[in-house]
Order: sequence, then structure tokens, then C-alpha cells
Amino acid sequence: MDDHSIIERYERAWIFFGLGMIVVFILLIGYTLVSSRGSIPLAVGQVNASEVRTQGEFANPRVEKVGRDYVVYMQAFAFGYLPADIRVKKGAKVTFYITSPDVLHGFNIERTNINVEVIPGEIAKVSQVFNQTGEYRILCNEYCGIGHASMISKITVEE
Ligand SMILES: [Cu+2]
Repeated sequence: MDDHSIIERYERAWIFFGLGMIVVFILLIGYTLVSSRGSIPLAVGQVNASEVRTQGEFANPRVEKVGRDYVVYMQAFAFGYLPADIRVKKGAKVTFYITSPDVLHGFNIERTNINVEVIPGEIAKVSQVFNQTGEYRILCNEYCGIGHASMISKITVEE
């Protein structure tokens, strides 16, 4: 066997390795999309930011029980979240509708994939199933003003 055919063998091996990695990456992207369904925020509508506090669904921030699941209408404002104290049962699907009446905020639930940029007047929808009991803090991760660092809320997941 001459040098040339050895080199060709290496080349063939690396081409197959490269093609294999492309297939692996495509499968990983597919897996990520399927496994994170719900936790990718969707823009589902608009409201007039100046009316968020006085009119429509968000004027009454609340947790609604729908069967065994929950729907939360939520305001992220400077500097906090409403409703302030959310309690849900373990294993239930919690769907959040979130908007802001003032400036840009973050909505990041620790120990989950939930991380939403809350835009004034835009309604974001995101869902999460909490499979472990305990407290999950909601954190703002978009700098929103002087009280940003204290902009924290929590979700309590009960048995
Ligand atoms: Cu903030």
C-alpha cells in the first residue's frame, strides 16, 4: 500500500466523521425543539401599555385554575411582579401570559428553561410543568431601573 492510498483512507474517514457530526447536530436541534416545547416564549398579542394596569386581562393579575392546570395573567413592572405570590400543584402545567405596563423587563424562573424578555404592550406566552416541590424565584434579568436588583418574585410548588 502506497502513501497516497493511506492519505485517501484518512480523507474518507474525516469526510464521514464530518457528515456524521452534521447529522448529530441536526438531531440535537430537533431534540431541543421538541423537548423545550412550551418553554420557548411566543408573542401572542398586544395591549396598549398605558392601559395594562386599568383595562383588560392584565388589570386583574391572577392565577386561574383550569382543570388541573393553571393560567397566570402576569404584570412585570418596575419593580416587581403581579400576582406576587403564586402557588401551584406539582406536575400541573402552568401557562403564563405576561406583559409590562412600563419598561422592558425579564422573566426568568430559576431552575427552568423559562427566560422571557417582557416588552411593554406585547403579550408573551410561555408554559412550564414544575415536577419538584419548593420555591422557584422569578428574576428580572433586563436592567429596568434603580430597583432592578430587587425585582424578584416567587412561585411555590406544592405537593
Ligand atoms: Cu429589571
